[in-house]
Amino acid sequence: MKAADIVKYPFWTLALATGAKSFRDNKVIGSPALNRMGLHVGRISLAHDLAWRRRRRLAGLVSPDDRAAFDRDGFVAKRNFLDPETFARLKEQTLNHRATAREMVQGDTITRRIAIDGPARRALPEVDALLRRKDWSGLMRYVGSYDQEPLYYVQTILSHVADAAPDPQTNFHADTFHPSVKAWFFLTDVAEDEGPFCYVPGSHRLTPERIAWEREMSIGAAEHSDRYSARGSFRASAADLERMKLPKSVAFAVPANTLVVGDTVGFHARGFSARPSRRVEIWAYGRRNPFLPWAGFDPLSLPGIAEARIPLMWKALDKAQALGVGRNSWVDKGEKRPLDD
Ligand SMILES: O=C(O)CCC(=O)C(=O)O
Ligand SMILES: [Fe+2]
Repeated sequence: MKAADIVKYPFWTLALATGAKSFRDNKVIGSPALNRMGLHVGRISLAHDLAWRRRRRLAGLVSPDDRAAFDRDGFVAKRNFLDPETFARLKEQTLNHRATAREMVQGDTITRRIAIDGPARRALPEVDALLRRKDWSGLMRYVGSYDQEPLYYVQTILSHVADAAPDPQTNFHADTFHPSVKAWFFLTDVAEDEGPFCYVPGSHRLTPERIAWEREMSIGAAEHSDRYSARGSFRASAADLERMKLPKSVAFAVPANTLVVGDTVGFHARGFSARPSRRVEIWAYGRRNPFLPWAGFDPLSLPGIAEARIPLMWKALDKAQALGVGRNSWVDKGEKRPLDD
């Protein structure tokens, strides 16, 4: 053991009660001995159990059909979410919205994000109205298992833009060890061979087969050759999925105006893209400490605070990088529209 590690152990131990997920960076989370004794399996079991309890309390926010679909599949997909006229206005406003864009490169793919912050909500009235809809916000909350306002962005996926290794998001994976919500409201049509979002139905459930796989992965994860797995986003091969008795994935090759809300503890990936393509979506991301027994009381969801989170977070990441205590992979690219080069 390194001397410097000794002072870190208390922090690594406290982090067990949070969403901390990296097996490589936290030697308690990553300990093969502790994980053999069931540390990781204990954490995932508790997090899943609490999430389903919170969802029971939020069940009234979604229709019985949507709840049944989510409980079975791990996602809810809704075509023609907006009436065609409203959708046309929303798309027009959004694709012409020019604002600070942050970009991250992963393999040969760029992810561009424009914050839907206070100024964006004022500039994009149709987006503002969409995010206030009861059926929309109910789905975010039920799937995310918290009465919480997610972070919203206009996100563009630009595939095959760099001459590099493939996009790492094309491997099936769980984002982290606990349930959480992501949502995609597609503004562009998505073709089957243009990087659709893919999901393995029912893989959000903690079955005995999943638990056995998680246990095995957790023991070797700290030293895993795949750095995403080592950091707690476990990659699952086709053989792994088969061993877990999971069905074939579905690809959301869908027309624009389709909403997909999913729990990304289930296995998902970005499908293969045969050619350079651009997928634009209103994208939601909601996460909170997975071990809270209550669903509400989120001060960061209050109006005024909720919309300010993204710019503040970006600034904090920049600051951390300037101080040499972190790396911000979200690079400020100045003002752009979602489909610009
Ligand atoms: O954008 C996609 O199709 C999926 C990417 C992904 O894995 C994620 O957002 O967690
Ligand atoms: Fe993911």
